[in-house]
Amino acid sequence: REVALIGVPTDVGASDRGASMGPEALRVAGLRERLQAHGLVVHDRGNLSGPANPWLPPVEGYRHLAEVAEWNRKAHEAVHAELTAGRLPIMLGGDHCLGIGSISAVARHCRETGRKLRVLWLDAHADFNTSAITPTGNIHGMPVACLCGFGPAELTGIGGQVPAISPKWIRQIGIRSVDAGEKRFVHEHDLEVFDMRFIDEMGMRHAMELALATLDERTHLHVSFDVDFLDPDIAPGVGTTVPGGPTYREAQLCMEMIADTGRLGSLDIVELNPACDVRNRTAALAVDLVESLFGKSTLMRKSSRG
Ligand code: DIR
Ligand code: MN
Ligand code: MN
Ligand code: MN
Repeated sequence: REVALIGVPTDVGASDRGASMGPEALRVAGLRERLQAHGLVVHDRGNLSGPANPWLPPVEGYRHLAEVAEWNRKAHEAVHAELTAGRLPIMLGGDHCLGIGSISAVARHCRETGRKLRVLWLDAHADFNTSAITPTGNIHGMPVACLCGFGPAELTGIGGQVPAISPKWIRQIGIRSVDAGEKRFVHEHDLEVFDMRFIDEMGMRHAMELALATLDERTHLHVSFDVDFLDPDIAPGVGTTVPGGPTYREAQLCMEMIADTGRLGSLDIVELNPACDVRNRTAALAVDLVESLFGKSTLMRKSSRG
């Protein structure tokens, strides 16, 4: 299997500066080499370029809308080109606003090839804000809403179909920070959320069994991995830490269970912020987890789970 690394070095959608350095930190942590060790053919496309971060306050509920749109159009085209060529794109963010470009490209590819799409959103946050309800104006808190058609035309229209995806295709895992208006909006649209309370009560195994249920051979599985999904004790290198996230073992199990499906078709690694990290340990952890996502396991598996 061939994979393509696409660096998208921007933090225009975030509240803290520094996610723009994420792609290089993942390379320094050995992402390419570790994937190659699993027999994958890895093409590193380098970094896309785009507008600088003007660091301005929000206008009508959006900070840096024009810059966010431009970066996402570029991410969309780059991800779509790799999918069309039969390669598995790994988008190295960058902040999570880039999920709009990446996932709209995956959705377009699924329309073109008659596949079904399932999106696993691994995050501390639901990222389901709109300009009317956002407490910050930061667009990295809005990508799920934009993909579902709730947002400005500059963002919802990327990829040529509005909405790009249905809320029914999404499963959110690890959620533990949802803003007041966002909470109501998540409820109204009936997003399927396996929040930290669910994981505490039922365990990561049960959460993932449900999140991965009803996949079939026509399903394209996209993983959008916001590194702030992880507990900040093990992953300090993100701008918006939220206590009480998955442990190292829970995160490994999550990744291994996704790998077991054999359906992984595309991946985002976003919100890694080297300016907040400690000797690149969060990048190294993300690379460890991505290895598991691509099938690294302790033992040879005799059968699927059970
Ligand atoms: C908060 C923080 N919900 C917002 N969001 C994210 O600004 O909308 N932080 N995604 O990482
Ligand atoms: Mn996020
Ligand atoms: Mn987050
Ligand atoms: Mn975020």
